[in-house]
Amino acid sequence: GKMRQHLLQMLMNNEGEYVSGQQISDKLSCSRTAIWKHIEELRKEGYVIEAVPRKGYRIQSAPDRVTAAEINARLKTEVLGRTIVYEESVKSTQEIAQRLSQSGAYEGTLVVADEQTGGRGRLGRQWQSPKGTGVWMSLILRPDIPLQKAPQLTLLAAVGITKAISKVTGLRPEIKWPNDILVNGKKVVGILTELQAESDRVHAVIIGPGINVNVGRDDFNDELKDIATSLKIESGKEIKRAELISSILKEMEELYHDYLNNGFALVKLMWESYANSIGRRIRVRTLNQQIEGIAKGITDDGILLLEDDEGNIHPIYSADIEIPGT
Ligand code: BTX
Repeated sequence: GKMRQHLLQMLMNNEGEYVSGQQISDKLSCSRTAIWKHIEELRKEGYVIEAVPRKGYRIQSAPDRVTAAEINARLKTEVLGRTIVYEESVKSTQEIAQRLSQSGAYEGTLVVADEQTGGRGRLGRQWQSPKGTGVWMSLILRPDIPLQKAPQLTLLAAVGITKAISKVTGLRPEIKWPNDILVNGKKVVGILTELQAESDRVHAVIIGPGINVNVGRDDFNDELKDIATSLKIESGKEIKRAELISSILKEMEELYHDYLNNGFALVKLMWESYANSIGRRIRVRTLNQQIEGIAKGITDDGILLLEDDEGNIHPIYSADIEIPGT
């Protein structure tokens, strides 16, 4: 409930320090007994909370959960993630976000699950989303932009997530056009973007990143062993998923704000600085052809430009790319 969320927030804001029972009961206007009950509940959820007479309560460690309360307690945004729908297990967070968006959910609404049983990739592919180890979420944005600019939002998300990952873990992720984030050449993040549109205006953009956070090496099946990795495998540290989520929302909000006011320029610049393919030879597979050439950059609409060996420039709207020799 709300009360427990506020209590958690107070304890988190004073990390490392004691918060007295008096302070809590003044701020939340509730009895000492009520506080005690909530502390007990939090302990059952996995929080380690010290209680010292005449000093008060101090949080020692928090469990790695992605509930609304856990994310909320760390949230530094104004819009993104201000409404959070948490589910323990769902088929796909995209499915839920699509439905919420259709029934008028606010911009910034976030759907998060601890596990997905039918996580969706692009082109009908699947996304492995095992329980308790990843960030499986969908964010609803409602930018007032024409349909052809919608791909820019995937690139914006990729930049925000890349920045957040490097801040939280110290790793140096790279972006692989259009929607993968790699660490040491292996995939840690995939982003699925889906649209709701009327005529040629965007009604909602639903951005769904899947991030392998605390997935262990043996948790990946044979198909993924050689191509996928996790933040824990690469950094050697367990990462608090709620902290990563709040950092992602913060980075994305800043970029989104700049994007709405000043356009795509900043995102484009940052995206190109994180991209692993720009200036390199790549192989592009679309549904009906395969071309090789040099990736020149992205256009203002977020489309990849490929220069083939005859010097022809090909705009690539949607494809899988490979970097030969990697
Ligand atoms: P994609 O089509 O680019 O990538 C899917 C491919 O990636 C799969 O065919 C498989 O080879 C590989 N793969 C599957 N699971 C993983 C994994 N956990 N780590 C690394 N590689 C994997 C990318 O699609 C977009 C994925 C978005 C997933 C999020 S999760 C939250 C949201 N809800 C939902 O249903 N989808 C999105």
